[in-house]
Amino acid sequence: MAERKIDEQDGGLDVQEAKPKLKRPPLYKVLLLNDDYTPMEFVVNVLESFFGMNREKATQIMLHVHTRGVGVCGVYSKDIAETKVTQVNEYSRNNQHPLLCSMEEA
Ligand code: TYC
Repeated sequence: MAERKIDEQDGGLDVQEAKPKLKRPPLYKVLLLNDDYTPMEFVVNVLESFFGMNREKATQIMLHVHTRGVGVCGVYSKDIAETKVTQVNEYSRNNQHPLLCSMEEA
């Protein structure tokens, strides 16, 4: 009830209306971590196949991770980010590479 007649509901006291608290669901950065063993070509292929990058963009991100230690592959909803992380880590393990993918709130 947005309008209230004084004295009818609250005896004339001003009552704070509850704020509608709608929060946007958080987004997550999917991260790729550097290691000493995964071949550069494998990392570029991962970025192309799981993150839809072209070769140029994939190479740029791979080199960023190689030199800086970590890099962002993309920003997604929690569900999509979790799926990407699982897919990349499983694919890397299945191919005997230690490449690690993780996620953090954006
Ligand atoms: N550092 C690796 C090498 O020299 C290449 C590499 C890049 C590995 C990015 C992982 O996320 C990575 N072969």
